[in-house]
Amino acid sequence: MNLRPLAVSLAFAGIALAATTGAPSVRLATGFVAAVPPGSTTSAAYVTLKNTSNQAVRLTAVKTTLAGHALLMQTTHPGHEADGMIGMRKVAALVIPAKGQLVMKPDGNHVMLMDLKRVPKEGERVNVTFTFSTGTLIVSLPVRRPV
Ligand SMILES: [Cu+2]
Repeated sequence: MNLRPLAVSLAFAGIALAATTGAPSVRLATGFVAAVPPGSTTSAAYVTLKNTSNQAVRLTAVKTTLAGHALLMQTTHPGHEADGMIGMRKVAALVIPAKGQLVMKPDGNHVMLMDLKRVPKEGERVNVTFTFSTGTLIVSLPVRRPV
C-alpha cells in the first residue's frame, strides 16, 4: 500500500483552505485606535484599507476584545459643526471600491468602539478583526491620540 498520494492530496487541500479563508483581497495601509481619557467607555478606530482586486469589497463587521461592540459608522453633516448637528449613524457595511481604498478619519467613516472593557493606552497595540464580503483580516493597530 502506498500512502504517498494521500499525503500529497491532503497537503493541497490544506493550501486551498488557507487561501479561501485568508485572502480577502484587502490590505491595511494605515490605522490606529484613538487614545481616550481614563474612565471613557467609548473610543474609535480609523483605518485606511486598500482593495487589491477588480471587484468592490464590502466591510461588514469589526471585532476586538477591547470593546463589547464595534460598529461601522458614518459621520453625518461633516463641516456643519455650527449647526450643532454633527451626528453619526450606524451603517450595515462600508464599501471599498475595486482597486480603490476606504479612508476612515475622525470627521468621516469610522469604527465606533462601544462598551470598552478597558481604556486603550497610548503606545500599546490592539488586535482588530475585519470581516469583508471576501474574507477576514486581522490587524494590530497602535493606540494614539487622534490628530
Ligand atoms: Cu461613531
